[in-house]
This record gives sequence, structure tokens and C-alpha cells, in this order.
Amino acid sequence: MNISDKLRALLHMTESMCVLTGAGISAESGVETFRGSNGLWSKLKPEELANFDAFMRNPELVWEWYNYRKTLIHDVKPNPGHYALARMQELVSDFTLVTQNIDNLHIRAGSKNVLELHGNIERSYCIDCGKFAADVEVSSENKVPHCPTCNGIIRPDIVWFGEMLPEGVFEAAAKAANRCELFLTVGTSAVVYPAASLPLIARKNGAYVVEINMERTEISHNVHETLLGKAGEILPQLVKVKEE
Ligand code: BJW
Repeated sequence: MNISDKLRALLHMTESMCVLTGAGISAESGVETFRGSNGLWSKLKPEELANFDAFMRNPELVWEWYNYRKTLIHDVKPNPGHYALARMQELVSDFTLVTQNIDNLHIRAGSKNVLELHGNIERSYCIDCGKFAADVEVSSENKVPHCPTCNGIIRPDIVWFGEMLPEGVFEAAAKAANRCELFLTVGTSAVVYPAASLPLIARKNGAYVVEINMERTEISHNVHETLLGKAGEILPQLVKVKEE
């Protein structure tokens, strides 16, 4: 892969970087993406599983689905793309990692202060009192967990369609996109808002915006460079340049 002179020079000098990741960065760990011919949404309907009404209609089904994915995610490991970003954070003084992923793999790879826009599959909370619930057990007898404090239904801490993002998280991400010199958008189809607006915010405020993806996306025409290829191969190369 050819790294342009402009990107090489920026990597050498910049102390301010913001990175947005999507499902593509975890694909090489074996976590399925959402869109595309083999994506989750080609087999399952998001409207039946990924919104609050669907959950209230059939919480058992939705819990079964998240438990299944939780088990899959437990069994996979972070890949070189996740590790490269954790390393990049050590090399750049103002570094912000924003992820749409709920799989916890950035944190497992060692990244700190990750801004999770769409929640985390490891957490859940009560829809009535809002208390976070640790170690939620879903079993054949207990298919829908209930809150030990108020007996309300517990839901996964995932942001579904039509729901607000966690308070303050998007705002912090937008601030980082606003002030950074280099913005990377990695492994995302960039169709889900407001996450997809971050590269645009960065560009509007003068950042150099680089996309890393297996294919061109909705925002390819709005970035300075698209590096076509696997995140797990390209990101370690960018770290190498930074380390030179
Ligand atoms: C590789 C690779 C490799 C593969 N290396 N690359 C403005 C305009 C239009 C619509 C809206 C708007 N504002 C809000 C909306 C509505 C909605 C939205 O955006 N809809 C669009 C889809 C039309 N947004 C929302 O509802 C959001 N909330 C919100 O805006 O609140 C304010 C509000 C509230 C009420 C009313 C109005 C406003 C919430 C969005 C929550 C998204 N949640 C999901 C589901 C989680 C459920 C679950 O996990 O089970 O989060 S959707 C799903 O998509 C998931 C992801 O985080 C998200 C993004 O997907 P991502 O990561 O981009 O994955 P893919 O699969 O799409 O792409 C993978 C990419 O990787 C591909 O490009 C591959 O090529 C690439 N790739 N291997 C590099 N090895």
C-alpha cells in the first residue's frame, strides 16, 4: 500500500488525531459487519431487533439475539488493527478514539478513554430506574432479566435506531473532530448518523481526512484520501510511519 507524501508528513508531525471506527475493524477478528452481502442485516431485519419497540414486543427474542452475539464476541480476540490504534494513542498526545462498535475489542486491545457512540454489549440497564446491571444472566428459566432494585425489565446498553446517543459522548467526539489535524475513518460504511457526520465536521474545520476501507463508501467523495484494504494491515503501517 502506498502512503502519500502528504499523509506521511502529517503522521510525522501531528500531535492531534481523531479516529472513528466501525464494524469493519472487527471483521478480521471474526465479528460480522452489518451491511453488505454477508452482513448481519442481510439475514436479519434491523427493524425486528434493533429498536425499542421491537424489544418491548419481544424482549425474549432480542435478549436471545444479544446473548448469542455476546458469546461470539467473548470468543474472538482483538486484531492488529485494534492493537495499532492502542499503540497510536501512546504516540500522539491529543488522540481520541471514537467507535460505533459495541464489541469492547478496542478496550481489550488496550485503548483508553474510548468514546463508544452506540453502547457496549458488556453492559445493560433497567428501562425503569436506569440503574446499570452487572453480570446479567439470561438462562432458559430467566429469559428476560429483571432489575434487582425495582423489578423493571433490563435491556442491553446498545443504542438502537431512533434512540439518542449516550449523553455527552457525541459532543466529546465532535469536539475532538473539530480540533484534530488528522482524522481517520476506519471500517465504516458511514451511513449511520450522527456518527457519519464526524469526518465531515473534521474536514470542515481543516483536518486532513483519510478513509480506510475495503471499498469506497458514502463519504469517499468527501475525504482527502481513501486507502483501500484491510484495517488490520493498513493501520500497523501508519503506526510504523509515526514511529520512524
Ligand atoms: C472493512 C473491513 C476490513 C469490512 N478493513 N474495512 C440524519 C440523516 C439520516 C438519518 C438519520 C439522521 N439522523 C438520525 C438518523 C436516523 C438513524 C440513521 O442514521 N439512519 C440511517 C441508517 C438512515 N440514526 C439513529 O437513529 C441514531 N440516533 C439518533 O440519531 O438519535 C437522534 C434522534 C433520535 C430520534 C429521532 C431523530 C434523531 C442511532 C443510531 C444507532 C445505530 N445502531 C446500530 C445498531 C446496533 C444494534 C446491534 O448492534 O445489534 O449500530 S446500527 C449499526 O450500524 C450499528 C453500527 O454501529 C452502525 C454503523 O455500521 P458500521 O459500523 O458502519 O458497519 P457496516 O456494516 O455498515 O460497514 C462496515 C464497513 O467495513 C463496510 O464499509 C466494509 O466495506 C468495511 N470493511 N471489512 C476495513 N477488514
